Amino acid sequence: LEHVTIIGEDNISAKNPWFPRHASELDNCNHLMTKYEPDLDMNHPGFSDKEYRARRKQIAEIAFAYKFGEPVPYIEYTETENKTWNAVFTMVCDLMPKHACLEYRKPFRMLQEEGIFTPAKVPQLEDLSNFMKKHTGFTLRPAAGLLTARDFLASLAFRIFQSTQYVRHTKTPFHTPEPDCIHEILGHMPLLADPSFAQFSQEIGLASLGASDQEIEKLSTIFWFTVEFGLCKENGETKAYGAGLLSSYGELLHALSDKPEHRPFDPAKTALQPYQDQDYQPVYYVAESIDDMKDKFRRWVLQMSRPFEVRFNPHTGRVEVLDSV
Ligand code: TIH
Ligand code: FE2
Repeated sequence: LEHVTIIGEDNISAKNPWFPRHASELDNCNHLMTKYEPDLDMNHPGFSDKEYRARRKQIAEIAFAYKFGEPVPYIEYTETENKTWNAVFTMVCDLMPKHACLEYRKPFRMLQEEGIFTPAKVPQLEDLSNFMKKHTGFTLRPAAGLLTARDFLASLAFRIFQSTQYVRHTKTPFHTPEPDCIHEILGHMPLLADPSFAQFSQEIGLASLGASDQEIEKLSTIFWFTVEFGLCKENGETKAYGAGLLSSYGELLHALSDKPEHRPFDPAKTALQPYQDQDYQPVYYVAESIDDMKDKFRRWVLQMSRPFEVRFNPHTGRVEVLDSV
């Protein structure tokens, strides 16, 4: 990178596609996938529950109205929602000491000590955002539902995590096919407060900016088998670091049993593994450690074909695009 020019934003082309250059532009990066809307999906546990659907709509509207820089709006969770949280939280507290990796257990304890994680109430996203900000600079913005992979990954480039704020239906506390705030809070947030994991999360986000559709597919597959459903070794034992495992005690026990297949994490292969989000995974990828997973990912990313490089400037909060050809 001896002679690089920074490509400006006024010159959008195939070589220079549009993507957010600053976190404020994430206000345009919240396109939703519609497959799990309780209004549209007959199999959704909330499909025939009018009250649940109205609640979902109310919370979605808060996300649609949200603008960069605002605090995440406070939600007064109902008794039912707090009970659902309590059921999942209690299970996670039981299983986490034995089955979660250290990078999860440590921030989890701190969240308990700070009174953000309590059995009684769904934590507020704003409190979690402030907690993560202190440790890794990650912050949250509310999302109305499952986002497209491109929009979701783009936000990670700015150390911003787009988080749902509604709670899963009370009929299915231990596994849901769509993300909800219990999944985000218990699955993702402890790890986003770990410096090494936060760095990896930002790097996968940076790799996605301006990537082709095929590359986005590969990156989101890697995301799926690491951030969502990853396993790793720790002192000779297999532990979970994937958020989809840590928020679903049903799947956590399945993943660590001898029923599914365990394969070593290898980004070139993992990126091509088909996956589904309807049910438990049949295959999990096991990393030697989170740091080793991050190193392998870094090496793999170098073969991506973008005709430019990106780097995040922490002083300005902007992504700079470098002409690397
Ligand atoms: N299955 C997870 C849970 O029940 O908590 C939620 C999701 C993880 C990944 C996609 S949806
Ligand atoms: Fe997730």
